[in-house]
Amino acid sequence: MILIKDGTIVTADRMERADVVIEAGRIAAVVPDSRSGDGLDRQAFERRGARIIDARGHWVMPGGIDTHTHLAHPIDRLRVTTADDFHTGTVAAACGGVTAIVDFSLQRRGESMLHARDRRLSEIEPDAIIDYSFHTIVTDVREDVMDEIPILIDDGFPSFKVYMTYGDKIVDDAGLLRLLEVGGSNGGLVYAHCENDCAVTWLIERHLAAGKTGPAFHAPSRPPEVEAEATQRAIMLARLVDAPLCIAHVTSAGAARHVAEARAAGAPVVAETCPQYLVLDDSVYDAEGGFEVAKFVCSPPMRTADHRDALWDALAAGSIQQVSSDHAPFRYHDQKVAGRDDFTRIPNGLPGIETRLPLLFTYGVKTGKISPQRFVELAATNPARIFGLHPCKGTLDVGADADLIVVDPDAEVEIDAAALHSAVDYSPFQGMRAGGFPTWTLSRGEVIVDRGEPVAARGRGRRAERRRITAATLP
Ligand code: DUC
Ligand code: ZN
Ligand code: ZN
Repeated sequence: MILIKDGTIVTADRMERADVVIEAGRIAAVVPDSRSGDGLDRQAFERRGARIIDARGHWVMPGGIDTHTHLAHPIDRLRVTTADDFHTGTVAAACGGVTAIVDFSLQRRGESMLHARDRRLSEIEPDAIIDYSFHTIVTDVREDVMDEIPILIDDGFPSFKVYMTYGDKIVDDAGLLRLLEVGGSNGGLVYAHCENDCAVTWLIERHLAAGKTGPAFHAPSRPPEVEAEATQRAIMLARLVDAPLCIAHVTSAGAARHVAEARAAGAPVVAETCPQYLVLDDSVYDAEGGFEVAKFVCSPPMRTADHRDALWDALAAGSIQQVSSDHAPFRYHDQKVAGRDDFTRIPNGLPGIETRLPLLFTYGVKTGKISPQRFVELAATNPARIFGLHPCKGTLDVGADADLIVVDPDAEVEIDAAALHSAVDYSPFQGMRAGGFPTWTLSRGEVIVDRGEPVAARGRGRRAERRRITAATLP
């Protein structure tokens, strides 16, 4: 038994002084001071053998849920795999206040999705220290593969990722429409990476043909228009078959507007953005930076400050419902450098699993752009709702898994890759100030980060239970 004493609980809908009691890995009671006077009797709990966590001056919140991570993720075209495996990646996650991830299982062309599931489970189970699930990346929309969709949904894997660009993974409009139809009618959610592949391919060729091969030319090869168009197209296809849809990593005002308009019309469309699009801008692609610019090569790329501001507005207004990391860490010194002579050979992606909550807290809550409750909603409750982990996860309700973080809201550090726990060798946020790192992280009632130090046994994470996803379950 654990008593978290004298903290301020923050959930998606309230913020108040309260004690939290944990028993058998679940939230057993949340007792506000307004009901108990000075809180629960510490000595009585000690006599019963409870561990007491003194949370005075701290906020107690549901653990973050990161539904967009790429751990041990292979990029076949470039013959590289992301730098974090499920051990280093989930340790980094826990140290950044994350208690569950939804990663990816990749169905290669010609492969069964069930086979991809089994392969992925065998990679995760021995290593993860927090609870996990994955989306199936569908690259081959064959009819026999469509028959596997209800099986995966029944098995607790109700989300399907689609790339509208990326040569060896791309699903065309016919495939996307079929997947939306089958997924949507079975309680599944399609999760789409939206960029117009034809336009991106053409722009890349134009740049390379003109000798523009450096990393700074990555961003102009993928301008906001290509994202906005593909976002609108994916939404239109989903609406044709009345299917729910989640748009991955919205980075531009145009894409955010398409999501807002669809939602205003009643369509079950939700969207995420990521901290890099909220706290960085396209100045990171200044050619003066030389090859170091490769550290910021991700797709979609960072945008101008106007787009960044539009994303904050969309978060505050509710038209973007979640913030995930898109953690795709590639080491600079031996992985990113493969693209030294050709920016298309730089593996796309940035690390961010450990800094997601701190950056959203510091640049969102501390600046007054979003409330503490909205922070919890964006980082934990809505990701759980969108991807079917709610109500087991993403709340402090009685009966929910005791996945929570205890954070000193006044502590702040300077982000330094050397102090983070990922196996990557840099942080795109190096030198930025950030608070919100957890003093304690608990997973199913077990302390896994104790005063900032990871203490969990490798492989203790479990498969997260997930339910069907429908228009009615989406925020
Ligand atoms: N883009 C993606 O779509 N996924 C991983 C990282 C990236 O940059
Ligand atoms: Zn993507
Ligand atoms: Zn991604």
